[in-house]
Amino acid sequence: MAPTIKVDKVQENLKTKLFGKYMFFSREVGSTNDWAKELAELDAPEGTVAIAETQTAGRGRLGRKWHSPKGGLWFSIILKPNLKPTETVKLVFLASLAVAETIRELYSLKAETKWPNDVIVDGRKVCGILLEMKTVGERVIYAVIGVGINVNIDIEKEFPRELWEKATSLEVVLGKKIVLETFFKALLEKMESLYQVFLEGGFSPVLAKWKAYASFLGCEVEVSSGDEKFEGVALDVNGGGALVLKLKDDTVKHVFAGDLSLKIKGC
Ligand code: BT5
Repeated sequence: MAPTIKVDKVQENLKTKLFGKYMFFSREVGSTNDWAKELAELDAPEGTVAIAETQTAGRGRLGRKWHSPKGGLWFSIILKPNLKPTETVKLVFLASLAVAETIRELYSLKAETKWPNDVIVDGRKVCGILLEMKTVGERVIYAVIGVGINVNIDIEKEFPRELWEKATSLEVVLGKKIVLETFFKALLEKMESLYQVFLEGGFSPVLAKWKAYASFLGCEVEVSSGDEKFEGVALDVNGGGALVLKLKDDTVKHVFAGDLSLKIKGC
């Protein structure tokens, strides 16, 4: 059977200098993030992409399982920014902004960014980002941005019941399948142009756009990390990528992204 995505079709007329110039495709891998890290260790250049039709061990943060059946876009890209680790984590915002904007531009859907690492459509998660990096002291040797997008996926058929209310796919919201190559090509172009903005103009322009797509600001939210939970109103995301939360007792708390989850309770 033909693969769900043809890399040569993605690379045809691809208007990028770095992103996707080298692309490795596999029908099935454990995790594209692990694969990209292996490629980075072999000195793969910046912009190299590892993409798979399915992942058998796709993962989210803290090793959580990431369902990666056929029809999704599961890929990782190697970057080598000349930035400190604390700056490099901001690439998560860049990636989720690129995904949200591409979905908006190509399919006129109201894709929204959700702190810290999600893109949502119709209040459900359509994409998650996993950033990993290799550092030596304050130097980033490479970063791997893993992006998982539910594209042509029948959620109720492919995902376990507990995700039916939480996850969605572009196929579900559009009511039809889309051409993966077209979407991926536009996304790589968008990611590269935002990466240039980030390197040349800093985080502010990226964050400003990201915030314009964030529907949870001003809403009551619950932030949890392991056993710890905070409830309050999400006031802002600051220039360091931290969530600014007004707690019930009116004190203001800054929560750094890390491995936290955010639940929107009401707006
Ligand atoms: C994430 O983690 O959202 C990051 C996901 C990154 C996946 C990409 S795919 C390419 C690359 N290779 C990898 O191995 N990973 C990256 P987190 O915020 O921890 O969310 C994980 C949670 O999302 C799970 O515990 C489930 O509740 C839910 N989930 C799992 N699979 C999902 C899916 N396909 N769509 C929506 N939600 C999902």
